[in-house]
Amino acid sequence: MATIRGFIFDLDGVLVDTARYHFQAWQRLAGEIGIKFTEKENEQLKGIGRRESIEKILGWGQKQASEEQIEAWMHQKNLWYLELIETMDEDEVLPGVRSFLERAAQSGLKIALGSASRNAPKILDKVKLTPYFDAIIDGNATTRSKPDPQVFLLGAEALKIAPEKLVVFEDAQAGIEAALAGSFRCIGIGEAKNLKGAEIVLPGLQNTTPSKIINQLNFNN
Ligand code: B16
Ligand code: MG
Repeated sequence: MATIRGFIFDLDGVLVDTARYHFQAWQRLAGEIGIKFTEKENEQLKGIGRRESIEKILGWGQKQASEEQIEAWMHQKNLWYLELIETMDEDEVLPGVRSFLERAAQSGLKIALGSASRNAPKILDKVKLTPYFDAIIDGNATTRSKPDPQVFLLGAEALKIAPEKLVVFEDAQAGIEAALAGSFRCIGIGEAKNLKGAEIVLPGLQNTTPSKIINQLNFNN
């Protein structure tokens, strides 16, 4: 049984609730293009990159577009998203997150971020979580989106810890699949129906501690 030595956190939906801002920005864009976009479609965009997201939206609307037009839409969506996150502050850190990170660091666990978002460093700074991280891997460092395990494997490499000794915390099905594909241990954050394959599913990081999670993973093993 591999001893857990560190944690890799997804950002959106695990540490902060930026999903609602992504939703608003994509919905605005889809509206302009004339494509129906509801919470249901949005769920399928969680954890996946900007390009894959616009490609899915165009697919749902059965629309074709030039590369130039796709680039312009991605840029526009990001500008709206940046406007929405501009006023984010410490209060938008999800319940229990800060004390969980503090306890993890105090226990000597290594901590990395594994997010598809190219805006991740900016968001971590805004909510004042950057100092907790030993490594930050975001959408700027990857060439393949979740469910490919690349983002987490880069995190493992940066921490110099084998995947089997790292726990990934994820709120999206694509992220759980990425963690499993990379041989990481994994915890789902949210509802079990959206997190198939997660070893443990929790509603959030409130009411738990790093040692409780590690004990439970060891017990399941
Ligand atoms: P950006 P995560 C992901 O963040 C979001 O869940 C996903 O909805 C978004 O499209 C993706 O980041 C890219 O974000 O447009 O800011 O580069 O969940 O991997 O932290
Ligand atoms: Mg997420």
